[in-house]
Amino acid sequence: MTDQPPAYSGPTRVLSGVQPSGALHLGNYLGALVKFARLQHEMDTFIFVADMHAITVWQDPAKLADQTREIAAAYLASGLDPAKATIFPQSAVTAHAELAWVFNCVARLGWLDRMTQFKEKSGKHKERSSVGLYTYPVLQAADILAYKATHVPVGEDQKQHLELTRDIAAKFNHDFEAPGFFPLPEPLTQGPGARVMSLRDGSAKMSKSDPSDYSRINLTDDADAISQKIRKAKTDPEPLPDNLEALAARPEADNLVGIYAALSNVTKEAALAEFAGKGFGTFKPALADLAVSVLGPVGEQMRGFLADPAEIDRILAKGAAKARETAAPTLEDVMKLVGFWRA
Ligand code: AQP
Repeated sequence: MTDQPPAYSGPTRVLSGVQPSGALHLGNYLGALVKFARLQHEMDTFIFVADMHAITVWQDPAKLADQTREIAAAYLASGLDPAKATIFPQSAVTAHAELAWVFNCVARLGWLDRMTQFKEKSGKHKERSSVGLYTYPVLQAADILAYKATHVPVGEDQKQHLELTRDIAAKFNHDFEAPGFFPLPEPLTQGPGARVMSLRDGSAKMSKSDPSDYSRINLTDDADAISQKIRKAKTDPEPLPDNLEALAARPEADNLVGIYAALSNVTKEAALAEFAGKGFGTFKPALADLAVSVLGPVGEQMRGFLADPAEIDRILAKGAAKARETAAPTLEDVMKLVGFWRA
């Protein structure tokens, strides 16, 4: 006998999103976009543009809609197919905000106080941060659970937020006596691109908000910019080792080998086997050629999609309609479980 509540028994579904808060970089591409395109062939897939998350820090209203189209273009250029995956803007589906409110009342302050991303993003000016930045992971739980998604492809930086989603789902199921109502979603973080680090500092993650453009490779960088950034990436004078243990002690080298492995779809061991004993004078040009050959066509396709914004809008509107339809019955059930008035 076990006292575990019954597990969720509904269908599997993938959900994830990216914020339209700046140019996408290699970390977003390897940690998220590539996985989305792969998973659409395996499960029912919902991918949104996280514009409600983006406004947790200031966004220029005159630019936000275009930034949303840019993320949609990046999705399409990375291989997401609107005939397979549902692609939509978060703010076009009110269920996210409605469910987030209920979850704000389920999540505990102590849980949110532990979120390291809030601490990093609010920095020294916590009291001047938006309340939205603080409750961001609660909205994230609503994004996922409005669709009863079971699998969430994200970079490793998002693992803690996924844990919070699981805690919220379990507490909701318990408090409202609805065992198995929400799934406890699994993060899909595996793979060599799960944590791409800054090209200037192997201990900081590659990020849109890093003030140095040399810290990241943007999806829209041309071949010259990509090569130059890799040439200038911080390294050390030693040749590459022949084992992962020795590599792990050298964060910048480890990062570049990880990027090489992820872009060529091999393991880090295999990448090391190719370059062990060789210096960065040999490795960096090989990495630059590889990065240009993979990212060049992505940037080109993005520009192609962006040349037809009306088509992007059609895809987003169609996706939003499907997303609304999918989330509606779950929201209705939540309203009833909570005990809200219904005519
Ligand atoms: N460096 C990274 N390595 C691997 N995956 C990453 N992701 C972000 N950075 C890396 C993954 O990309 C997805 C979308 O991220 P987001 O835009 O929604 O938010 P973020 O994690 O805040 O991205 P940034 O680039 O770091 O933005 P800023 O600088 O604004 O904080 C997520 O799946 C994330 O894991």
